[in-house]
Amino acid sequence: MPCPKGNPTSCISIEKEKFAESNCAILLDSSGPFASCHSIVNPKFYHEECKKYTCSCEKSQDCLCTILGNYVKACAEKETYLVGWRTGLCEQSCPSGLVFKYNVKACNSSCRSLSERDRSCDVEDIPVDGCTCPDGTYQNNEGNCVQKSQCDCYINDEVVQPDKVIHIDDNTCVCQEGVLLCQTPIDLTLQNCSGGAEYVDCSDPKAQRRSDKTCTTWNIPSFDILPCKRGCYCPVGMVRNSKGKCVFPDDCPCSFGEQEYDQGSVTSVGCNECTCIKGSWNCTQNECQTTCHIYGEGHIRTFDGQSYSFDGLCQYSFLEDYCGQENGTFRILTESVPCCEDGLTCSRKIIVAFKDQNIVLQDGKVTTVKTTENKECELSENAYSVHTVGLYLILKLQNGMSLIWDKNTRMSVVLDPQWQGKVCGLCGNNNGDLKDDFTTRYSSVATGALEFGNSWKTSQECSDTVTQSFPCDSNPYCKAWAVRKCEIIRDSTFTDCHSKVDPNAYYDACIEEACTCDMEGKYQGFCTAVAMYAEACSAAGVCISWRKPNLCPVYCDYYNAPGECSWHYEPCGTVTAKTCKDRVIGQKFSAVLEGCYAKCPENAPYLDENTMKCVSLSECSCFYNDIIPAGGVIEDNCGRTCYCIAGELECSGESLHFTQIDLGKMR
Ligand SMILES: [Ca+2]
Repeated sequence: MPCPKGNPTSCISIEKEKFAESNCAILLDSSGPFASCHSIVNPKFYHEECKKYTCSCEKSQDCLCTILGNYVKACAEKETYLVGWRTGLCEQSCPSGLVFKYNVKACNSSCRSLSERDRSCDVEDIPVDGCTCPDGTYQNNEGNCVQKSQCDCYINDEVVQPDKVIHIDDNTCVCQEGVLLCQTPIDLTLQNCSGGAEYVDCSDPKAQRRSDKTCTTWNIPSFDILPCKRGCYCPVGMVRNSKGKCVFPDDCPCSFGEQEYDQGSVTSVGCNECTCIKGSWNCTQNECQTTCHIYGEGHIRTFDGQSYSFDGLCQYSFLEDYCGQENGTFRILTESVPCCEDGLTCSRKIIVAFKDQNIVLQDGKVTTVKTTENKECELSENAYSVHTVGLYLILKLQNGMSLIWDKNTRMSVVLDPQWQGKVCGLCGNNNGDLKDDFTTRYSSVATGALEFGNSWKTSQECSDTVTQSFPCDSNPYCKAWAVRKCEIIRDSTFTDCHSKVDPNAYYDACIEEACTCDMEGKYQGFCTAVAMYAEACSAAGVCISWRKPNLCPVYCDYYNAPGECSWHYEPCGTVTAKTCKDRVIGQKFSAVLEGCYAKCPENAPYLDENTMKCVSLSECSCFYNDIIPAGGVIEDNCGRTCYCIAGELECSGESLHFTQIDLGKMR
């Protein structure tokens, strides 16, 4: 009858039973080699197991030593390390070169541990007994114990013999003291790829050739067939985003002006809206308005974006559509008005010759001079309209052209898209090409601003400007102040705008402006220059509120009657209120301009732009060369009688013969 396995009563033989009885007892021996662990791990269970297995085991000696070893291990796990227990009972012989130790740790005992981070150090390393290399030596790939200098090196699963030179990709490496030294250090920790990338070591002949593409480069085709290069690559079909994560190209962000925008973000570029779709911008294709401006000492930026300075004492054609031909429909002429002895510009006189009238912008006012004696005597007021928007006057011509005037030195002309390539003058030809903007009156392209500017004089009797004025040279003591003040354009105040509008041309102009040392001119020039940059930012979609009570303040309270607060400053506003001229609510101009804006109360909902007051419709004034109060009567240039009714002049055909009206008293 066969004995059931594991039954201690069923030993294979009496000898085995005796062997087990006598040898397993050592586990319980209170003065034996296991005694120091008795209080930590109860030996009773191991003693029973020992007798059981040693009895039923082919090789009793091996089974005995295995069980004793299990007890030692259980003790080691409780940080109690038993030594010397093998002596005379479970002696172990080690292969040549290795020595037996009771406390062998696996971590950092091999040559491989010198080449790369030893993974056996990652798990809790309980010292065990066994054969190991003598102290100061390391086990190499063949299992031999060698000095550090004789260690082999490992790169992934490849073994490199000591002192051997190998080539990895374009790199030359040598194995020294178990470390692979390379011309260009290679990072073996690369194998721990980040951001969802995977390690390609090229050992698999089928390994796919990879190139590390990013969100910004993935759609650039590459035709070079490169050999496989080990490293971390995003999985096939994925690319890296700027944060180093592998993403599908569809999830890439879009970039614009050094910033990143997520899928679905919308940003505006000129008059077009762009939406980020699958990593690229998808833009509307509207034709946009273009703007040319002049301010201060003749700082001009053309429609096509050429910035230059030109200041002369003549009258110049700022913009026209004659351009060397007999026929044209308008001219915008500009003339500097010097205010100081040194000939610096303090303001500008602007004449718009359109239809049968000259519209003159000077001294903060708009006046009209008829140029032809017209018997039909129609009021040409329909040809243009004047509006106050923020700090500015906007003169809107019915030909798709607007002038924005700050009542001082600054003027912008905004053209509708139909004017593309059809104009000339100091503003350039508006053809989208910056290079030919210095086209002179004589159709040649000038080399410099002086030659170009002089060619647009309206009278040959006025002499050419031969030198440019540099206020900082004539007032060197102002330069340090100017540099310090103008730094605002380049400092953190405008950070959000720097990537969208290059501040340098505005900064240079600001310094020239700030150097005009006349106290009034100094601040005015400086403030205008900063305001110009702020407005360019606003047009690019970045609104910056830069004015402070001690820095170019704008006092909107000036317009408020005592106790009222209809008027407020807005850095980037537009008129949305009802006005006497335009009686619907809504945005009236594409330009977004800084300045004072009114919120009119319900009992006086109309803004009268002539008087800058909130009024009821019946109180609206009119304008005909001057302000005409509501209900006022005037005689127009043709001798007709006109009444101002609800903001509009209504004229009878017959001439009224009391031209003695004193407008001054009616105001
Ligand atoms: Ca051009």
